[in-house]
Amino acid sequence: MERTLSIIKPDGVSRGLIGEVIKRFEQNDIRIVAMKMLHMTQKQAEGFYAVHKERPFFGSLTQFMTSGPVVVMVLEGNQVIAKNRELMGATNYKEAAEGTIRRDFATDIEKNVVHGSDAPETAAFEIGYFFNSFELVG
Ligand code: FUP
Repeated sequence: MERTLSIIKPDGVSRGLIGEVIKRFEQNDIRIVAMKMLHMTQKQAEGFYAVHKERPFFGSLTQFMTSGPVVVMVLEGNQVIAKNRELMGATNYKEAAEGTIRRDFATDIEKNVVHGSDAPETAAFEIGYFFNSFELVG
């Protein structure tokens, strides 16, 4: 069993896609073990995306991520890190496979509806960034 962090980004929340995203997780044997809605501060977004701080899109990305509420979730399942990445599709929705969340709903490389951890180490960091152990159901 693996765990990963998923975020429904501000574009996904404001466009009414929370249910659509969660439905895809539930239909693919992914269990949600923690979930909350929050509105990140600039500092929180910068800390979350610290690995990207030298990238040219860092300012724009962190501004976008603080532009409205997000839904953060911890997902659990067999190889859920890869499975979630597969359901999400490529970062650039134009390159994302048919039937993926980003291919179906993203409007921009930045406004791409969802985030998902990309490896066990990032998953551990990202889950701990938003949740403490008491907030995860057994
Ligand atoms: P991903 O893991 O697919 O979310 O992609 P990355 O970690 O590489 O990038 C994080 C976020 O930065 C993406 F979701 C969108 C944004 N981004 C851009 O805005 N421009 C780029 O060229 C690459 C990423």
